[in-house]
Amino acid sequence: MIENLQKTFFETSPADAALLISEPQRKYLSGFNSSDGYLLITKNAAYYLLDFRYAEAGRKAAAGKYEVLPLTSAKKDLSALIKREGIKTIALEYAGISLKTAMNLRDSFREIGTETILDETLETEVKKLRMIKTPQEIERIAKAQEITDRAFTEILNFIGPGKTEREIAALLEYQMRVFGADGPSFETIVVSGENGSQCHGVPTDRKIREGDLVTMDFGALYEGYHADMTRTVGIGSLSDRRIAAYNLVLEAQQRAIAMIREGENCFEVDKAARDLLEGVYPGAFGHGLGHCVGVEIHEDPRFSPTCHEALREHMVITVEPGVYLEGDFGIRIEDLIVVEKNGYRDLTASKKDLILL
Ligand SMILES: [Mn+2]
Repeated sequence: MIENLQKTFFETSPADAALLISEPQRKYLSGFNSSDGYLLITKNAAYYLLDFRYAEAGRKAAAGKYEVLPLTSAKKDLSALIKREGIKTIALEYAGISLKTAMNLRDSFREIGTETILDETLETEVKKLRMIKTPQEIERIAKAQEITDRAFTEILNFIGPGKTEREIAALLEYQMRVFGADGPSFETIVVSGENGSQCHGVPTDRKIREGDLVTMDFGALYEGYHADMTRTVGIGSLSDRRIAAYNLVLEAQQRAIAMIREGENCFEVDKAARDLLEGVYPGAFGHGLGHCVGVEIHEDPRFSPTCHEALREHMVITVEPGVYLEGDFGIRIEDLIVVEKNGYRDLTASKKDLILL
């Protein structure tokens, strides 16, 4: 990924070097994750400044992609490197860092006669690369999703009347770990009954009851890559109204997924699902239809009423329509999809016909 940035960024930028600081950008470009660090990339070299906690692991993961340098004081170490490399102009990533960090670095670079470019160009260039996943990235996301699907299969044996949302969430996360996840992709959502209308609700001590719908939104993190899925299951026998709502959400999802292929507009895919749901439950689907995933759980482009980007081969994006009726119930179904030239590949294996437990 470092090579790709070297090819694209320096073609148009007046900078001699690019400095990446935020975790996802460093993780994406270097393939190595650390809570702290500075990745400095020039036209033909890359240096990863890592402190004692990460230096050993960083060297092991380098595989010739970058050289690890010790980090004790960001200001001093970066300035020394910039001087040594004769860097006159440096582009600084700034969306994911604090204003204080940006200003301090700019001031210290100025002291050694190096100019700092603080604009969106570097950010945009990395994000552009991140949109299209490499075969290796897709493999990792697929593996993350496989772990997630396995945890879902297991949890079906556990869910039932009397179990709490909190217990279900804890067990899902435990199972993902056991099946090979490095952790959960995000805070696991388990909402049941009337809590289900809170699409990003936090699991509570509410006990599952007969007639409930239970929505679980969760994913495994695997080698730095995220999975994301949602399933809603029913407990015992459900009212006809809830069954009809479930089937409508499923139809909306299937309609949207069927449209996915390179060149299709994100807005149109969102609209296909949204129109169907709005027709029956006006105002009950209040979020975007989907988002890309990668080293971050929410990446661009999105399936939303405001995103007019065209899909491109090897984007990986969720499709997650829902219906949320306050004080009543909620339903969401989410799959993780790889965009292909003439269609798509659904990475989510778990079935979607209504499951009654
Ligand atoms: Mn999602």
